[in-house]
Amino acid sequence: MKLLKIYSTVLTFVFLAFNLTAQTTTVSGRVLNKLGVPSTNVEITLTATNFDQTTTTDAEGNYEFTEVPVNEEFSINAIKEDDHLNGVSTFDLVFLTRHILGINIFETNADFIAMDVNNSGANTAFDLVQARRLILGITEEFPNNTAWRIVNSTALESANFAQGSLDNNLQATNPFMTTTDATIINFTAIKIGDANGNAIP
Ligand SMILES: [Ca+2]
Ligand SMILES: [Ca+2]
Repeated sequence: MKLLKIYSTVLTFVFLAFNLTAQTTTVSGRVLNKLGVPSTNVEITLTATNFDQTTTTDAEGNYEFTEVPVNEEFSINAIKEDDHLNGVSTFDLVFLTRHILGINIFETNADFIAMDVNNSGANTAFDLVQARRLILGITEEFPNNTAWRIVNSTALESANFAQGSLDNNLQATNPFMTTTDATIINFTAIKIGDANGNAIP
């Protein structure tokens, strides 16, 4: 009987130790475009030294990683593959032209990023040229940019592109530490070359 009790105690300790090392948490969030519409099929990758998982956003723009180890340093990145022409028309070029001429300056960071077509850190006539070449079918993709830029929503809000360069750190949460509390990281999906936000998100 005594032996059984010792055996049971040992088992309990083993169980507790296992629980301590296997403590996990959740990392989740949502991806919306600048108009607040959910962005689907965004690839979200969560990486740490011994953890590397990718998931995609659902129809509501949500993603979730479960069983993520706690107290570890993680990086999270988001990308979305798409037709570069999605949402890009001469209408958008009008917006960009008016911005460059100072007639109607962009008001949001998302607009500055969307219309920095050549990813140079500024909105200039070179962006007009590259967007026009895409619309005319001379190129199929933006040479120096991705179809979408999926940026951390908090970093996007706090950055001030209007007063300077676009070289702000849009991955401001990286790296971050997981804790026993669930982590929520939201992203904003910005379609490059689409000033009026009519790209299918
Ligand atoms: Ca540019
Ligand atoms: Ca557009």
